[in-house]
Amino acid sequence: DGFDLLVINGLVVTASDTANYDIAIKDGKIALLAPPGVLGKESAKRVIDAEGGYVMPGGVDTHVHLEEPALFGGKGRSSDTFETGTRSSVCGGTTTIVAFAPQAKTIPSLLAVLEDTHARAKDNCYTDYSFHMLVGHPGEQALSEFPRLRELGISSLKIYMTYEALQLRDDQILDILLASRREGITTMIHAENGDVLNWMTRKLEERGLYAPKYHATSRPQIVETEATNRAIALAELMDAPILVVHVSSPSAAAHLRTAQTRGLPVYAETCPQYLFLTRADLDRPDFEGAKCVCSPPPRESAADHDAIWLGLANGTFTVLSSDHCPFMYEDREQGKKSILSDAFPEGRFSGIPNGCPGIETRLALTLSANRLPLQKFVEVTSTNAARLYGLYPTKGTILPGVSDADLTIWYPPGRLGSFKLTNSMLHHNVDYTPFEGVELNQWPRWTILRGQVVWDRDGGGLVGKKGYGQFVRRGKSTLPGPRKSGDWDVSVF
Ligand code: DUC
Ligand code: ZN
Ligand code: ZN
Ligand code: ZN
Repeated sequence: DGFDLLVINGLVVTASDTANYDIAIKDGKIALLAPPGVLGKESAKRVIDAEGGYVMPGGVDTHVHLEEPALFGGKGRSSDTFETGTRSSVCGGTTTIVAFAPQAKTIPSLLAVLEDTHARAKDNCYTDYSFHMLVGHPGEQALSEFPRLRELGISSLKIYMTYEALQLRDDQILDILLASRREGITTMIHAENGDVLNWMTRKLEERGLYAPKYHATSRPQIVETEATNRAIALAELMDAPILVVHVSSPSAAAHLRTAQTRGLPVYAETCPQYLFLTRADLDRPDFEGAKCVCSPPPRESAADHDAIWLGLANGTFTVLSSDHCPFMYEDREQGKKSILSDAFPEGRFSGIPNGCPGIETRLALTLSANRLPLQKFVEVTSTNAARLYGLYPTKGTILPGVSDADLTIWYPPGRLGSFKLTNSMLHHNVDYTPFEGVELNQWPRWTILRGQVVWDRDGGGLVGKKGYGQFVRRGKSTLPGPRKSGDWDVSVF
């Protein structure tokens, strides 16, 4: 019997190839790829004509915060739920997300946290999804649960070198790296030196410097670079694979590159904020700079952006994620405006929750900038994320008989002309985008998840259903792991 869907006349782009193929989909899977015209239109229930537009594996965004309590300074709670965040995601071409399951310092069990997070996501998602454990309390109980986490399909965790609610000491980081290595878990590290940036913040406040732009002053590149270097050293000591998240600094990138050249399983992530925003955006008038407060902060200049783009092109950065970490700007109780007061008429940067929304804009911003080869774009926004976090090749590619039929189909180049991004185009539960006004020339025309059209920009917009998204059990990373060699033997532990 026939196919469920044909996608014809597309320029199919994967991390490894670019060619004209028609794609046949059946039962939610990629069934086959054929030269244009070979598969008759009558062989399928539905036909989508891509008219020469790019057809890519669905976006995979492996750094997303949804429904989290206040952890990142200030009082802000994530304003996006699993429902609104994943809704926004499919409208921007991303079909799989990995969000965080956050363990506060007061909770001993990771399994309990995982169960709670499952309950929040279940029946609420428009995308397929998984979780990284966010480990705030690596005590005996949490460490003993790692094997069970792997059985439950969780193969990654994130830890922090800053934030009062989350910061770990180096010995705690070693505990995590050792246990992760044993179980085939990848450790994501937020690399900023919390003690140093707290000291800087105190000194700035003593001088009455409270405006949003001083957020960047409080954490210069060296704060990130020192922590990155320390993270690499600790990972080398334990021979454990790490991914340094949201890298913003060219100097941190250089340390990561050196580690990679030495053959260490050290991976790196960057985000659109470090390609499109600068420190000047923190100085927007009327406290609007608060919209761009994230950590690490946007850096100084176009030269910094150039270095990050280069790191994407040359492989220093394995993935380009959104770090979607949404907070309302106008919110009396918990938002950024709430910290404006008579005492702090310019606001107070240390009270602004750190993070920007970006789950829906990641792909269009990056593709429209036209600074990466197409295959590299697919690699860093989909394929490598799937590989690093154990989703490949179900996700992240278009392998007949194997991959889920998750596709992002773009407009034919030039079709949309040039237009400005505005928050009114977006589907998140956030009252701004830090990228307001950026010129775009692309947007996903169709997003397909397991064979179902979930976003049809010219035919109904969001057409996916809440709850169609499923939890995906993940395996081990398929990128190189521990070297099992080196100048000392970690197996003595
Ligand atoms: N780190 C994140 O990963 N997200 C938002 C805030 C932060 O510091
Ligand atoms: Zn305890
Ligand atoms: Zn972080
Ligand atoms: Zn984050």
